[in-house]
Amino acid sequence: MRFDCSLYLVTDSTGLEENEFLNKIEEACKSGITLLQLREKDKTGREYLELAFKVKEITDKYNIPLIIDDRIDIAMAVDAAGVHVGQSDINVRYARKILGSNKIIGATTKTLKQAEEAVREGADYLGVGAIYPTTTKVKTVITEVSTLKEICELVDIPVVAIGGLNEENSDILKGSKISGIAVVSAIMKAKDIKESVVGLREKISTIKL
Ligand code: TZP
Ligand code: MG
Repeated sequence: MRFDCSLYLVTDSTGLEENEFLNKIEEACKSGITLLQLREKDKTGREYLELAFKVKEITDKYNIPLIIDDRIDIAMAVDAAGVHVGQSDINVRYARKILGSNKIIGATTKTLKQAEEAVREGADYLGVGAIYPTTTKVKTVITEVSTLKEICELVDIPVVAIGGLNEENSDILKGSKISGIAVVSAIMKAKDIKESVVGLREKISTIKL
């Protein structure tokens, strides 16, 4: 499946009423994000599934592929475009076995070895980071930009940088051959989502030059 990961919004519903959350997502879709990952860490399976159906309705309306974090079963149930797995989730190899070749599988990789393995097992894109410290709830460590660059050189699938990125601090990624940036707070916590999305799109276009 073809997809554009230039500006990848990874969601965080923490502290938001459901309607507020869905409105933010719709605003981001409308404003120009190219890919969306629903990422829920504290919900029950049923809550995650119900929310995924609601988010899918919005992403479908704007023709934006929906990726589900961690849960292959939920991705299948809502007919999402794909799934994103980390190093402690089901391996890419088995995600691919379950989902088949028509779904997108993304993998978090922080080293060359992990990147090489994810590609070998059939990943469609890699998420690499955290580039900067992040305020989003996540177990992660900093990935040096030099490692990000090496990963981009090594693999022939799209690589997306993640972690603490915003319009102001993303120039550090110039020359890295990334295909896009993934953000949570820069959009979810933006005062003006449209302004943030448009600004990030412009920034990524200068980075990818
Ligand atoms: N993986 C590495 S950093 C991160 C994830 C999910 C969170 C990024 O959030 P933010 O708010 O863009 O720093
Ligand atoms: Mg995970």
